[in-house]
Amino acid sequence: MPYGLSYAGADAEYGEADAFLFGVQYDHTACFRAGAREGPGAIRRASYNFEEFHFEHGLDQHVPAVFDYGNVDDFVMPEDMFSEVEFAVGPAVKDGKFIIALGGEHSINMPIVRSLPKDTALISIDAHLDSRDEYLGTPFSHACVMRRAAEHLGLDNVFVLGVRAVGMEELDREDPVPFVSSYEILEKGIEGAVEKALDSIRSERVYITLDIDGIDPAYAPGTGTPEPFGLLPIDVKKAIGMVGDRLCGFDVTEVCPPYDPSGITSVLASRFVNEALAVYGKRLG
Ligand SMILES: [Mn+2]
Repeated sequence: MPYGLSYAGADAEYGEADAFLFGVQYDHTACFRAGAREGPGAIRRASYNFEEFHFEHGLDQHVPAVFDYGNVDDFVMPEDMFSEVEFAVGPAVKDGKFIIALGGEHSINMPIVRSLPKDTALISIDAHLDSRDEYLGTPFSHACVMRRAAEHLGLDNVFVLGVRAVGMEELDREDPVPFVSSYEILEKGIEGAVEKALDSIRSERVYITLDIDGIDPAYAPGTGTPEPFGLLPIDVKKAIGMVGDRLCGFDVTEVCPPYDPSGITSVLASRFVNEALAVYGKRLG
């Protein structure tokens, strides 16, 4: 990383790195409360909380080797943010790196998905279905993430876990985005829900996008649009583990540090980044 604090343990040069990590300080389509632009910095600071040894995986944190690119330049218009993200992540995808992105609002996932091969599936963990054609006048709003992903990857290649806030117009259409609600997950367990997702998607490669509001606000209060009755953090850990060897990248979005003086939301986000890296690292051997 050229300046500022890099992610803990991310000391590899680009060429030798297995994983490519970058931040996007973007929250200009936030509709309720902004501040997710402070996410990347807070998540990097939180990353120094943890042991360098992932004991339950039997892995040291230097596996995989991680390169921290820093944050992309900030722009106001979503189209400009998209160009910056595609410029950063495109070469890393082509070079076969495992992708880690720190948001920023959920819309930062759109240009990442556009940079992925079309034979990649997207599993989202989110309180919201985010499947609108457009929202508040733009098709690039955080509320349209899954609709844009479905256009690129196919409706049979996207799935959302943890949904509990949906607009009627998102369901009352011919092509709703498939999902399992948080109510079903809390009642029947995460395992069946992840199995449904893996049965529903077409591609072998899976990218996971985590909107931190998918988790219950009791555990992740620092977010732009908190929604009660959410997932438990341990269920999200299990979901990442169940995707396992198929995982090709991960982002965590909508961490909004100004609404969480305890900083626990950033700590949790960083822990999920470490989990994704460890699940990837295990297959490097
Ligand atoms: Mn959400």
